[in-house]
Parts: sequence; structure tokens; C-alpha cells
Amino acid sequence: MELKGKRVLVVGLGRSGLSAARFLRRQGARVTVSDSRSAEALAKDIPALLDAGIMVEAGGHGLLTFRRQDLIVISPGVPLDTPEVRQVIALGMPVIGELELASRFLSGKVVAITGSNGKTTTTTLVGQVLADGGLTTQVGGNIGLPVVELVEKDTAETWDVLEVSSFQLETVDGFRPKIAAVLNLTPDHLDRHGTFERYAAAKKRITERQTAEDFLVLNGEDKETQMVAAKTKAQIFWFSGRRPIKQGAFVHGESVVWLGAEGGKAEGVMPVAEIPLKGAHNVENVLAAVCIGRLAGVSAASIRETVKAFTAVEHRLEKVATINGVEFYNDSKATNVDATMKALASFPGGVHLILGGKDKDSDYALLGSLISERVKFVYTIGSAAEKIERQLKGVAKIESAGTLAAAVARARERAVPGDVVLLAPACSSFDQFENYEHRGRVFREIVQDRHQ
Ligand code: UMA
Repeated sequence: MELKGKRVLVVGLGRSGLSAARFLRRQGARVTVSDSRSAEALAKDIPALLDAGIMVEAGGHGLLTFRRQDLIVISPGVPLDTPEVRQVIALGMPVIGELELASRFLSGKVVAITGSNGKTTTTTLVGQVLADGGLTTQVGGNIGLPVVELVEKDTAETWDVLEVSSFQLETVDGFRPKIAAVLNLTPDHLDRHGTFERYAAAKKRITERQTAEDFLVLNGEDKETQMVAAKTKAQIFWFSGRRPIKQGAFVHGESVVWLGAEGGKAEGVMPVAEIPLKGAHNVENVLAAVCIGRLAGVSAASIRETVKAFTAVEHRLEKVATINGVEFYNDSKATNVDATMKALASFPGGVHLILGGKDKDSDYALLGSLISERVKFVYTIGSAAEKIERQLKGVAKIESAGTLAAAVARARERAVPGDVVLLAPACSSFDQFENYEHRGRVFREIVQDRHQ
């Protein structure tokens, strides 16, 4: 892709946009960035951008700025139905995302992992599995490090392990992972995609360009991901936590087993009991990692050692403290209802659950039966609080706490030894925090009495 002298507009100046703008500039493009935030809000980034020869449009998007370009690179958080974006698409101008841009410059082998939940854990684990297996590995994408940041050190020998979101997949075109995985598909981001079908359609684009030389790893227990199988040209490997399958990784009795070829010989990987992560959903994440690791050529023995040593990813059912016999878990990455259900399913009872944040058109009533079984008290925070309280009325004892600090304080007062205080909010964080990481860090600081 020749970018020298091309006029390129980067829309959105967050992590993805900043990295894309700098990358494009290094490629010799004439770069402008446009952000809806005010110049004051962007003050910390603007001087360095101007120094690098990048123009900045702050405080909103101008249609003229958009129309003057040869290429538009949009950030994942910018919806495709943003009026200016819609108009340039209608004019036939090329609009891609940072994932697509980066993938055109990556020469290594790409592993792309998507799904509604488990992406971050699986991506981190796969990165570790491949690195411990002796492969040169880089990890990036939705997990936090923009994919363009991987280009510089990438070689043909590198394995680039990417967490990819529906937002990123909406704007791919030639993106073709060597190994793709769809871990599960449950409703999320309906405020952005409108319907579950459109959300699922975005996710399915992960395999659109794959060929028979590529691999697709799918969850054998998830009906929606099974539909992806009908759409692919790649070789499919399945994983299942419940039953033996023809080709892939599964739990058989007490063991994780890998079956590399239909009708072939099954290979024992490890006892399930050795998996240190909490919850049945994490067994599935491990099974997906076993598939990807084996397909990349890592031995079962090496995968076993990596999994055994793997601790929870930050903000993902991460135990942050035990105080007076009460355990505190940070699952700030539980940004949708399904993730919260998985978190709740990991604890038999005695849970004080902190719910709320920014609503994504979610149905919190789905939490009802797990809450009535396992939760002693729900504490609501953020702008979704009222809706959550309405939908869970009569199911749980609910207290409107407003802020995270108040929720932790109230839970601390009520909890008795053996109880669990769980932040698994089922919402995004953007009403009260910068992002889910910020929310998780604040939770940890509050619990550890370090919050200012
Ligand atoms: N903006 C506009 N116009 C708009 C909308 C937003 O200018 O119409 C601007 C905002 O003012 C802000 C910038 O866009 O300055 C934010 O861009 P962004 O929302 O794309 O966020 P980034 O900081 O670039 O982070 C993105 C991903 N964010 C989203 O998908 C919302 C990060 O995923 C990712 O880690 C990062 O790129 C690096 O790849 C976060 C996320 O919440 C973790 N992802 C969702 C999830 O996991 O559920 C999909």
C-alpha cells in the first residue's frame, strides 16, 4: 500500500487514532486527525502531533475535511453511521480501520481472536503459549496496543496475536488471519450495531478472507459460532468443554485432549484440575488456546506448563484482595450481561455484586436466576442504575450506590467472612471512567484503601 504523499484523515484521537496517525506520517502520508472532543480536551496530544507535521481538527468533524482525502482511517469507537463517515462512504471513498491498515503492513503470521467474552484472557494466554513454545510473538489489538504498533518489529517469522473486536472487524477488507478464533457470540454493543444479527455479521468477517490454507477455531457449544462454520473456506477446528469432538480440543473425563485430525490419535494435554483460572468459561478459553497453540506447532507438554503458570489477566476475574475473610474480585472487563453471568457462575454464593455504568441496550433481567441463586446484594452505579433496578426488581436486594466508592463501602459493611465482593458491572465504563481498565484500577485502589 503506497501512502507517500497521500492525504489521509484519521478519525478519532484515542489510542488507535494516535498510533495510526503517527504510523501514517512515518509512511510519508499527509495526515490530518479529526476528533469530536474539544482542543482543550486534546491539549496533551496536539503539540506533539503538530510537531510531527500532523494537522488537527478538534471539536467536531467537518465534512469538507473528510471530502478532501484520499483515504480515511477510522477509530474503532467511531460508528460507521457518523454522518460525515456515511457521506464519504456513499461517495465511494475508501474508509478502513486501523486493524485493516496495519494488516496490510504485517508480514508475520496473524492469529486473530474474537468473541463476545474471553478475548482478552485467550489472547494473553495464546501470546504466552506461543512465546513459551519458542516462537517470536507479539500481542496487540483490542487488548490495548494498537496493531500498527506491531508493524515495526514484525518479520515473516513473527506470530502476531491479535484480540479483535466487532468494531474493528466492521472496517476490514483484506484482513486474512492464518488462524482465526471465534470464542462465543452473545448480545453486546447493541447500542452501536442495532441488532444482534448485525453484531454477529461483523464478527463473522474475521474469516471472510481466509482460504483452505488457514485455520478457524470455533466453540462447538455455541450455536451462533457454529453458523460461522457455514461461511468459511478455512479448515475448522472445534473446542468443547462438554463432549468429544471430531477435530480440535475438548474435555474428556478429567483431561484436556487434543485431536489434530479427524480419525487420528487423541493426545492428552493436561488434567482439567491443573487449570488455575476460575470458571467453566476459562476452561473454554484454555481449550481455544490449546487449539491455536497446537496449530502453531507448540507441543502439548509446553502448552501444559504455560497454562499451569498462567494467572488471571488484569480486570478479568482478578482477585485483588482478601480482607477479613472477604474476597474482592475485579472483573471490570465484564462489560456485557453474558460476561457478568460467567463471572457469577464462578462463585457458588455469598456474592455482593456491583452492577452498572453505561448501558448498551442490554437486558439485565437475564441475570435474574443467577442473582437469586448466588447474590446477597446488588449495588448499582452509573447511568444504567435506574434501568438495572427496574429490570431486577423483586429478584435481588438492590441498593443504589451511585459511585464505585460508595458501592465498595456498602458491600464492605455488609459482607461477612466467606463472602465475595465482585465488580462485574455488565456495562461499559464511559459514563464515569476513561475505560474499563481505569474502572478496574479505581476499584483495586478503593479496595486497598489507596484511592485519592
Ligand atoms: N471520537 C470521535 N468521533 C466519534 C466517536 C469518537 O472523534 O464519533 C473520538 C473520541 O473523542 C476519542 C476517540 O474517538 O478521542 C476514541 O477512540 P476509540 O473509542 O476508538 O478508542 P481508542 O482509545 O482508540 O481505543 C480503541 C478501542 N476502543 C474501542 O473500541 C471503543 C480499544 O478497545 C482498543 O484497546 C484500542 O483502540 C487499541 O486497539 C477498548 C474497548 O472498549 C478496550 N473495546 C470494546 C470492547 O472490548 O468491548 C470493543
